[in-house]
Amino acid sequence: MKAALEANKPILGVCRGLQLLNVYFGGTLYQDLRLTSSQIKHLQSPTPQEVPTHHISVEKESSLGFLPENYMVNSFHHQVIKDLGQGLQAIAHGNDGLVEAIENKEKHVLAVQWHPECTWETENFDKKIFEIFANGDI
Ligand SMILES: [Mn+2]
Repeated sequence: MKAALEANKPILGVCRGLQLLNVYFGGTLYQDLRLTSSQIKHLQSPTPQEVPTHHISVEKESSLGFLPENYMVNSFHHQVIKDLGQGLQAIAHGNDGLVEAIENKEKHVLAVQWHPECTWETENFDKKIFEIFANGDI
């Protein structure tokens, strides 16, 4: 992470990658969702991993602005962002108010709490997350 940032290379974080990035930038985590008041099921097992199960709302003026404002994602996490790291912006939230995506445009950092690598074959918007990364648009 340090080397990529120093080389000004883009970073796409997925799930734990989002959590690591947040901590790297000085943020904190709830180490378990039971420490929050969330009523959303963020561990969707036994629902298959390619099936989106909870809603998020997405900031239009962000790198994920191409997603529908009310989008559905899959969810396999029990930790979640508490305090946001310095210089990071929360750009998507669950209906429980918890952070589902972050970015730092200047540093070319984008991270999502869900797993687009499980859904890209059927969810074109999730596929586009990898496309903007591959095209250097992060
Ligand atoms: Mn989730």
